[in-house]
Amino acid sequence: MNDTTLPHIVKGGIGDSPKRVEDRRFLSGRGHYTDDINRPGQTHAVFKRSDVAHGVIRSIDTSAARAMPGVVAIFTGDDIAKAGIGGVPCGWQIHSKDGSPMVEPPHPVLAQGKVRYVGDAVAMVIAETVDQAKDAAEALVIDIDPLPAVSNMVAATAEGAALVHDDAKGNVCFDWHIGDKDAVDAAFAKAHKVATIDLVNNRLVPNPIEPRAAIGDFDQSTGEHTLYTTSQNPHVIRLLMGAFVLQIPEHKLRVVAPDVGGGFGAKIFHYIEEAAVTWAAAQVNRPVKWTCERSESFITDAHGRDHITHAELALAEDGAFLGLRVKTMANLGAYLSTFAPSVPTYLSATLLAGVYTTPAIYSEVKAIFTNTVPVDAYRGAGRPETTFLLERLVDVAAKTMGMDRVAIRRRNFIPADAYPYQTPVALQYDSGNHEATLARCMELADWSGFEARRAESAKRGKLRGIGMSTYLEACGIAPSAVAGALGARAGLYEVANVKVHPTGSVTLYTGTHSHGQGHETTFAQLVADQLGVPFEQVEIVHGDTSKIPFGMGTYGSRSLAVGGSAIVKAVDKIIAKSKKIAAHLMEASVDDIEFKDGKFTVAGTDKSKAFGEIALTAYVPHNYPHDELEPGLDETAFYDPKNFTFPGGCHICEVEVDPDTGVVNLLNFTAVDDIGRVINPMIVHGQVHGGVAQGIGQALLEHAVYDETGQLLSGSLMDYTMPRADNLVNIHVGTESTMCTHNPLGAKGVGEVGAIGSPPAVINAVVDALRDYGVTHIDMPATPQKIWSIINAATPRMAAE
Ligand code: MCN
Repeated sequence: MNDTTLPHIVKGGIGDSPKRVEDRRFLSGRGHYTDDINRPGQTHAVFKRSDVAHGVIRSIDTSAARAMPGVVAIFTGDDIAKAGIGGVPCGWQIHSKDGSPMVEPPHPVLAQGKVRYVGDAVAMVIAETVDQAKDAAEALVIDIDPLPAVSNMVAATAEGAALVHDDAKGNVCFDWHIGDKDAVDAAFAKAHKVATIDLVNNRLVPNPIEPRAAIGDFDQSTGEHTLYTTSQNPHVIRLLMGAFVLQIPEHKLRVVAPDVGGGFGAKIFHYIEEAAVTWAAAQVNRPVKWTCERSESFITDAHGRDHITHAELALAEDGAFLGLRVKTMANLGAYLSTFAPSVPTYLSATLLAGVYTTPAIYSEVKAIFTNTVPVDAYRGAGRPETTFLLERLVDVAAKTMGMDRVAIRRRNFIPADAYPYQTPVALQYDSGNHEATLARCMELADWSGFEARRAESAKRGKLRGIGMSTYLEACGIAPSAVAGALGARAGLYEVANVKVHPTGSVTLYTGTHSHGQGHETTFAQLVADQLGVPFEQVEIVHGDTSKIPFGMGTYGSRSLAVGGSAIVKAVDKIIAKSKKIAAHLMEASVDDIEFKDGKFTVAGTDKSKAFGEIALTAYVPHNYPHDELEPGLDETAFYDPKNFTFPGGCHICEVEVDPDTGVVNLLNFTAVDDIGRVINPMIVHGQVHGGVAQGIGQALLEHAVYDETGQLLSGSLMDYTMPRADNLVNIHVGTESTMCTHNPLGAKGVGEVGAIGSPPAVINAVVDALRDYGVTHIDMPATPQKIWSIINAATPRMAAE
């Protein structure tokens, strides 16, 4: 893959690209993942899962299974109910238009009375080995009376449809809206033309490389529970599981998320298996370990996307956007996953302005239960859905108006000098320069040379297309008070504890969790840069509630903007205290102490003390301002941001379609993203590459398909097409920075931009390639079969014209 702006690899502070510290252990096979942990006396759990999508549990006969070799215990929903264990809670509450709260059915740890999707856990079998647990699970005699199932939103909302939960009438969880309906109606009344689109945002299966795993451990002598788990946010799991499910007070519950092999959102949520193994470990008084198998993860990890949307854009004669009306149905699956309600609402509809000055916007969202795996945040979470809708609609609007796709975007961009910009859908963007990212991306992608390349392709009988998306997203969700008012049942601050050791090396304890993003490198850069200590002397600790202060974890591209800002604040405290120590040692006023490049200097003199000397003095306080200061150099800071950060950018994709086969060949992908100040360009480029690869996967390959009975047809890597190296292309990455105006780093998030900006760029390119076939839209994934059918259905019409 090609990087256009990648600097030399050098070690150091902000803006440099030292090699990733964590890769030493990952590349040498020394990563330590949950499944690598083995506790003394450990047992193994296997979950027996429903193979029907909907049904009444008549009976579960465990007697034969209990007699199988090695079986330690078997638990069912009845045991869970008898133990008074609660269901796994939802972390976000939405209210419907009429003010009523969303329907929030219980989500029991093991199914009680009914099963609601293929994969619903019916029983947990614990045995000495995994194989023994599997054999015993097979020996369970489970009698389930199948009920009619609803496996998609159309079926679920049809008249007389089976109900997933009796209290969710019409299978509706909530019916929400945002924006000014009257203003939008007025805009449409004066529209010159209206562009419309109907689209499906395809359902995805996250598939991180490491499957989920969990180990419950219980120390009878202390009454302490430990959960080792593949989580992106151990403290959130401790809070949800301890307080809501198992009623274990925090000081008796430790949650450890060691190395985690990718999450992409799917490991944010509190899953039933975590509660089951933690509880069961105390019942059998031995550690209980569960590791998910790949096919099991297809039917248990929360899926992503799955929206159906109708949208209309009112246009003035000069192409100005006057009003936007959007109606979405969002599939929630069978139960409310931890953050599911926030995805189609506050993480999605609040971004409907995109990069445009659309003055009136109104959106309605109906969230629907179906007999499928729960659906929740997946890389981008709501923002890819909105970006896909907007950027496809803008291309359709260009066609409707007979305007150039670039010109219509430029006509409607929020100008750089209009920032801060208040959108009609709640958010206030702080900074951006869409013209700059567009111009740079067009230049890197050689947009102007495209028609010549298209003509050359045509000579070879190929259809060449180019597409762009100019996107904006919101990440680092904040402030806590606003998130709370919008329904979040958690705070969204972050915390950092900076411990300076007596010789001046540093350990940073962060509340975020790195599972591929390289925090052990970038956070060390931040600290090294601020304190002027060598990068190698900073160590990052995360992922263990017994070590780190209460933090909120990693998702929503928040770790640098929110967690990094907490680090800056904590280091500021270290510097402030160090200045006082330095002033004392050099018999100067603290106001005269300057700190630069790791040295404290008395202004205007050559008197100075190195950072290491100050650290040593803090811990060996012989000559020390005891009246004023406590010994030690150890500071904690919490940072609650004032606003989200708003990365934006332009992605351009060029493709060639083979009209005989419908195969799309990617030729070029260019991404220019505005993510504010960049800490580590190499890691940023890697993040964009990964996100774009996932976006290309969504656009061309991936689709979780259910049949009408609720069976997942694409339930393995044989049927579900993940992008592989030969599906990808050189990804050219550039950055254009406008600083975030409200955090101390000026940094915006980068972790999701690739997955947000790329899908519409790919589909716009494919639609452009088929421009002679009268195609206005192709739903993702744009498979060869779909494209071949379009070409073959359209050719006779063209011939007749
Ligand atoms: N960074 C930087 N300069 C910036 C912004 C970020 O140098 N202006 C660096 C950060 O310091 C960090 C990395 O880039 O090392 C990503 O930072 P950030 O945008 O803050 O995102 P998070 O660290 O919070 O990661 C979350 C984000 C999300 S939401 C998903 S989903 C995702 C992603 O990161 N999942 C990933 N990237 C992933 N990468 C891997 N390998 N695996 C996943 O599961």
